[in-house]
Amino acid sequence: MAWERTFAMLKPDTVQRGIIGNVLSRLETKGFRIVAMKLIQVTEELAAKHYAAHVGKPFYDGLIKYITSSPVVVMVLEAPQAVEQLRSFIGATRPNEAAAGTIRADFGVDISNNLIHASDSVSSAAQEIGVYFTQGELLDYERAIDEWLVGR
Ligand code: FUP
Repeated sequence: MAWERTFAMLKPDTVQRGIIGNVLSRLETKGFRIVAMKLIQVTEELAAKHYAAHVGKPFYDGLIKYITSSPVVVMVLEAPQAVEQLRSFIGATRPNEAAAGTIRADFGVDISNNLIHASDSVSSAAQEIGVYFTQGELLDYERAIDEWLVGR
């Protein structure tokens, strides 16, 4: 199956609760290959680009305030069908609706403080990667374990 890229963000609550490592560890154990990663402060401008689809919704102002409230960790992950795999791995937006075993179910209790963002389609992944990374920041490499993650 073809490997594809997706975008993920460990949100302010993950950074402030000191559980970046726990969440990253799960992503690595699952098998996602990290091809770019950095700790950044999301500006109002970046936040507006990222959440352009939510402009006008009742939770928009709170969302911008939250996402700019602390540094976050942004990353680009690769895996076969990475977009779908990561979406099911993080779970539904509302922690009480997220399946047990997903990041949002296991680590959180609140819809806003839901720990992690992941792109919801291949096209939004490409768009979001472009918001946070330059082409030069995306590394192209293979790991020794990759051949054991997928059928040969
Ligand atoms: P998701 O794709 O699961 O991150 O969810 P959405 O893109 O629908 O929403 C983006 C973020 O807005 C969510 F992570 C949390 C926040 N949100 C609310 O605070 N209230 C809502 O009713 C819906 C979303």
